[in-house]
Amino acid sequence: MTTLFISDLHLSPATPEINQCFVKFMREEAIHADALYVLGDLFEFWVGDDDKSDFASSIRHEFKTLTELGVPCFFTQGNRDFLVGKRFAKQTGVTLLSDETVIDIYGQKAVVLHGDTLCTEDVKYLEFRAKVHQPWLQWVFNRIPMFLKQKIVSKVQSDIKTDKQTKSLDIMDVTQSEVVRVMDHYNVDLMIHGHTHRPNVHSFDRNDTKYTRIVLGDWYTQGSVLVYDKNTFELQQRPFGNGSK
Ligand code: LP5
Ligand code: MN
Repeated sequence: MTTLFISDLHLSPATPEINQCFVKFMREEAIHADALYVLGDLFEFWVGDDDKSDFASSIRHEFKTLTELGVPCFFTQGNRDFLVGKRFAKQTGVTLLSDETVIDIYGQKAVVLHGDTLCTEDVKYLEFRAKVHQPWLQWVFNRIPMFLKQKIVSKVQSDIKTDKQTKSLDIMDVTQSEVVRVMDHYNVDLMIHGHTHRPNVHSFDRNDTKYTRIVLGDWYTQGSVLVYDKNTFELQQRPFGNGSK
């Protein structure tokens, strides 16, 4: 049996290939898993749990079906779906995790997170994040009609679109000292995250202990899954289209 981890799918009505690959993954693969962890940016952007579009309903349906079949699903918010909330969890049976959560995978302790908060040199992003994470602002935003929220999101997205292009790739990667700080804080030697779209397994030694950081891949050109079982783990890809696993 396996525990599966995914992130950075960036699903939207405009991404039929990714959506299809996700549905296939949920129906044919995740149903056999011990658990599924979604570590953020499942959606290109989640405007709010009151989204009643066919697209939003179809994604909720996939999670509801999976959890009703008895597969525990866990969800960490990303920088694009930080507005996934309690209603989504209730409607789907998914358990919402806090920004950083220590989990036990077959006896191995690991801290799981989206990964954006590890990029401490991306100061402009972190300031932006702090703004949109203010509880009072989210409270207000969640009570605005959907069409207005969509307008606000589109406006902010287009206002900040060029900002990312001016940043160096280094700034948008994790800061190693922050990785170490978080792992020390939770007293773990394994970290799993997404966000940077740089799938890899990083190892480093400190004080005679081996530390591992697994970075999940995005779903831009193929599905990307961390398959973890009792003895080993592997970052795997799933092709788009009708290709099998
Ligand atoms: O995901 P990716 O990799 O493309 O980019 C991220 C960072 N970008 C973001 C932006 C979101 O995707 C878009 C958010 C729209 C939000 C609408 C909010 C509506 C209000 C909600 C209120 C509850 O996450 C990017 C990082 C990159 O990861 C690193 O890999 O660099 O960060 C940015 O580009 C952000 C800019 O640097 C911030 C610019 C400051 C703009 C200030 C506007 C203030 C608006 C306040 C809104 C209330
Ligand atoms: Mn992200």
